[in-house]
Amino acid sequence: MRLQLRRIRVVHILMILLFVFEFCTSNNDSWTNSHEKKMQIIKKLRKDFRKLKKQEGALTLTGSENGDYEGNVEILHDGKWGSICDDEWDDLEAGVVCRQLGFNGAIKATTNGQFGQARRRYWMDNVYCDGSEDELTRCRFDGWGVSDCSSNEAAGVICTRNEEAKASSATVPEEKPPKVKIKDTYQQGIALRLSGGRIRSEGQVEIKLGNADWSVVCGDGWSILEAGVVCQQLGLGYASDAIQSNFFGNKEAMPMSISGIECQGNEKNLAECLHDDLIVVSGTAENVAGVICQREMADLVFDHIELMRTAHLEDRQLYWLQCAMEENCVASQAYKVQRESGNWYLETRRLLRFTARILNTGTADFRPSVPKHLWEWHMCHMHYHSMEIFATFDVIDSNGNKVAEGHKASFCLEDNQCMPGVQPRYKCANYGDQGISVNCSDIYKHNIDCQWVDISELEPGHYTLKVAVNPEFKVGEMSFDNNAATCRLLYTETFATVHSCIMGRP
Ligand SMILES: *[C@@H]1O[C@H](CO)[C@@H](O)[C@H](O)[C@H]1NC(C)=O
Ligand SMILES: *[C@@H]1O[C@H](CO)[C@@H](O)[C@H](O)[C@H]1NC(C)=O
Ligand SMILES: [Ca+2]
Ligand SMILES: [Ca+2]
Ligand SMILES: [Ca+2]
Repeated sequence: MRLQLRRIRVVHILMILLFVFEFCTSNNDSWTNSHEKKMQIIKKLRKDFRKLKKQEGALTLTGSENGDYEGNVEILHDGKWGSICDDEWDDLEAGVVCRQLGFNGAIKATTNGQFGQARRRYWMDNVYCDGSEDELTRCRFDGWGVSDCSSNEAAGVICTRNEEAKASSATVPEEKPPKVKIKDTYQQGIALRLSGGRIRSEGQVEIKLGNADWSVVCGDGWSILEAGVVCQQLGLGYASDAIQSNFFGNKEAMPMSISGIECQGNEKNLAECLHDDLIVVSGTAENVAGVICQREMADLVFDHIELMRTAHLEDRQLYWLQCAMEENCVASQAYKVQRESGNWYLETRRLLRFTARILNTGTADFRPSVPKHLWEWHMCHMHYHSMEIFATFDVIDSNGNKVAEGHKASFCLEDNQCMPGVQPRYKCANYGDQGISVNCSDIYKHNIDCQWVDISELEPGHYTLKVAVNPEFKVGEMSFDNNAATCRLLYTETFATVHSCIMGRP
């Protein structure tokens, strides 16, 4: 309603301005000259009008205190603002957002609510851009309002500031200071404790920085990696959940003292992690870091030997890839071909196929991040997907750019092969429980649909193939240092080999 009124008001202003302009210029200047000027003004007014109108698909950045070049991304749909989920959120999407907002490009895509938790409904999830789009709404995504995300999965961006902005900030440098190690700021050391939990192994994280009083930690960017360091340091095992809210109450209304904590996940002490140099205590009581720790935990290990043994090429017509297209398993170029060519189904795609075998070597079952009632039924493959981002397959060139991406977003987790004496328990069929038992493997054979990277647009050459499981750390594990294989990929006109794999972090 308010929007409508404002629109009407803007139209009125526009008309009055035009009239005044006409009156002022009518008795002078050549007609063409005045006409030109008039058109210029109309153009500018139209532009401002469009801005005010808040068009469908408009973007805004929220939650940053340093300026409008960074923040969580919010998008306008159906007259309402909504957030964007960080699943599959990376540099390509960030680039599209920044350019749509008038910046030259993106420095970074941010995840896990680096600029605070999502304040609104999620309008978009699993956004796939190829980078050439001029607006975010032109990228593929799961559909307006379709998401499986919790409020701590807000996607954001940090945009490069334009020349103009740079020139003016040259005199007043306001670059965000880089993060620094906590132990360098608080040399007397830090102490940690949990409070407000239902049991001893969970609660909001309370921290004592040097000689200061106890305080709470800002939830911005708080993920399972930081939570894991806290659990480990307190001798409580591993993190099964990272909380970014007032879930544990903050009953004593403790002040917030530190923000932007960022860990690798294998630090022995939280003081080894980074934090924002400026202690901007912006967080409200709603945005407090908390943890849930567990002694028993799953640990997925990706089998790189099986990857090397099975990697090979296959050429396949798009006709046979329609299910795969529905599930985002082909490169964006294929969708372009489908839109633009009548005979698109005769076009061939070149696929790099391989088997992904994932073993759980931990002490607890690996269970999907999403509860059963939220699993998505996939008509094409006739099974439920319990975890959208279970694995990622990327081909990277010698400059470190992703040149092909296997959107292997969705999986159905089950026990395909267990060590002697272990009974398989998880099965995808018949809406069965999904997961991977201790000492069992989930195997995605090279001959099943979507088990590939679409490399049709790739020139022959030397590349890096990186395969990672649980890549966005959405489910807790004992270690993430064994979740990814980074391998050499030799690709010629006729064959491909994968070799020299190194295990590491996603
Ligand atoms: C107004 O414009 C006309 C035509 O371009 C010009 O001949 C005339 O001198 C101008 N009048 C005044 C008052 O400047
Ligand atoms: C899994 O295997 C390891 C080593 O092979 C063994 O020590 C452990 O007891 C097994 N765990 C279960 C639950 O079978
Ligand atoms: Ca992406
Ligand atoms: Ca998702
Ligand atoms: Ca692992």
